[in-house]
Order: sequence, then structure tokens, then C-alpha cells
Amino acid sequence: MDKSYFDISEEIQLAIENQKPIVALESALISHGLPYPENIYVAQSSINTIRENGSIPATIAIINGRIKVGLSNDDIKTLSENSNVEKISKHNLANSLNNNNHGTTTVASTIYLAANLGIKFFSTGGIGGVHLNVENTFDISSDLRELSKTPICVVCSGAKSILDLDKTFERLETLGISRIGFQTDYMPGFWYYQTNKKVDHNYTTINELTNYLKIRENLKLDGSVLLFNAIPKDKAIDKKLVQEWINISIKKAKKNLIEGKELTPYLIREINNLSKNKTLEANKELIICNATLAAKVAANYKKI
Ligand code: PSU
Ligand code: MN
Repeated sequence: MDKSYFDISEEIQLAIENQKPIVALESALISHGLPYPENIYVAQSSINTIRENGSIPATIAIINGRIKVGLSNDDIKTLSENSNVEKISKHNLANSLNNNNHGTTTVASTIYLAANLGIKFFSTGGIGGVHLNVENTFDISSDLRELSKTPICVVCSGAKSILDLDKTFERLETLGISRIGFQTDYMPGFWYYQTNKKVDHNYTTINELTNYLKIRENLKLDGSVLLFNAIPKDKAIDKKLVQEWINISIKKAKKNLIEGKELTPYLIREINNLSKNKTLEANKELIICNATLAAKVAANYKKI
């Protein structure tokens, strides 16, 4: 990849050269997933916990048309306060560089960029997937396509609850994406503790998990590993309650003709209002827990 489009922090550049453990983080969460000022809190807490657990954080975003790897506090502030920052996936990545824009990267574009730099771990809240009502809209996140092509370990709490999680789970298998639980037998439901979809394997220790990741790397398997980390039980929201809020919000989105890349952020905002910030609290918790686990696994992977 042409490095002339990148501004990589010195710390991360050195870490790449010296094969130190690095965890990449997306930035679409900051501008489109969480409201201000919680977005700043989550972005910085994720960075802090990655450091505290032995790895180097690499948050990725587009700043003035440059791909920035390793955001400063000022960058995070800019992206979190500015309401017209564009959500950048694969299809609009080159355009945002050409237009000198600020942009925040989704799972799809972040793992694409991170893996090309040699980064092996990534952490987020929930991946995108197959939307409800897909038979009419064909709305399937390009996260899935990218996960099928990118060798990286993605720590997440499943796919976002607003999606069709059954169809998303099936599609993951079709695409050769491994669905691995960390101390869970079932794919988590993001804001709720678990779905009824059984994972390919449940690893209960980081050492066993690391061995597995090494085998995958040696086999040169091309897709990602989704490492599912459920929200702590005492912070999880009741599944039925979540589904009620989703139904109400989807009806409202249809009425207001919200679609395409606006749909995910719109639903998250609406459900947050309906839940009186309960989903926001859950979201904050799980993102930070996932960053912590990713840092531990990345650090262990480099040791063995
Ligand atoms: N997880 C969240 N909130 C988000 C996202 C993930 O808790 O906003 C973002 C991620 O960046 C993910 C994107 O890649 O939503 C998927 O959007 P779409 O469905 O438009 O592909
Ligand atoms: Mn979409």
C-alpha cells in the first residue's frame, strides 16, 4: 500500500517495525455510534485500557484527507464535536482523501488499513451485518465482505442488536469468517448477553486462544476471526426489551425514509432515547471491555 497517504505516529511506526503488540480501533464509533461527550470518554478509555494491558493503541481516522494512525487528543476532540464528519467505509475512502475531508472509519475500512500495515488485532463494539428487512432493502454491511478477505482478529460483542443476527451469523459462515467465543458458547447479542447461535469454539483461556490464532496464521487463512466477548452479565439488557425498542425505531426510520449508511446511526440514537440511555451505558461498557481483551490477547500473542 502507498504509505504517502498515511500519517502514522512515531510510536506506532516503531511498534510495527519491532513487531510489538498493537490493537487497531475504528473511529466511526466516535462520530456516528456514540453521542458527545460519551464518545470522547469511550475513545480515550479504550486507548488507556489497551496501554494498561500491554499493547499499543492505534485509532484510525481521516484527518484533512490524510489517513491518520494513532490519533491525538485534539484529533479525537475534533471528530467527536464536529457533526458533519463523514462515515468512511471502503466505497468512499479514496474520495475522502481526494476532498481533504475529515472522516471516521468503520470496521470495514479500519481493518483494511490496519491489516495492510501489518496489524493483527482490532477491537470494536459490534460489527455491521445483515439488516432486518434485507429481502426488500439488500442492506448488508460491507464489514462482512471485508472480514471475509482480511486476516485480522476482531474482538467484538457480536453484531449490533439492530441487525438480523440469525442471518448475519449464517452469512459469516458462508464467508469463511471464524466465529470464536471467549468464555461464551453463544454469539453475544451486543446490548443483550447472548443469542441462541452456537459459536464454532469457545476458548476459555488466552493461551489456548493464542495457539489457535498462530495455527490460523500459519495456514494463511484469508478471512478474519471474530472473537466474541459478551457484555458483562450485570450490565447486559434484557433481550425482549431491546427487541421492543428496535421494532419501534425501525418503524420510525421507515416513516422518515432513513436508509443506507444513515440507518445504523439513526437506529442507535433512537433506541438510546427509548431506553433512557440504558443502551448507551451498555455500549460504553462493552466497547471498553473488548479493547481490554484485545490488548491482553495481542500482548500474549507476541510473547508466545
Ligand atoms: N458499533 C457500534 N456503533 C457503530 C458501529 C459499530 O456500536 O456505530 C459502526 C461501525 O463502524 C460499523 C458500522 O463498521 O457501524 C457499520 O455500518 P453499516 O451498517 O452502515 O455498514
Ligand atoms: Mn448499510
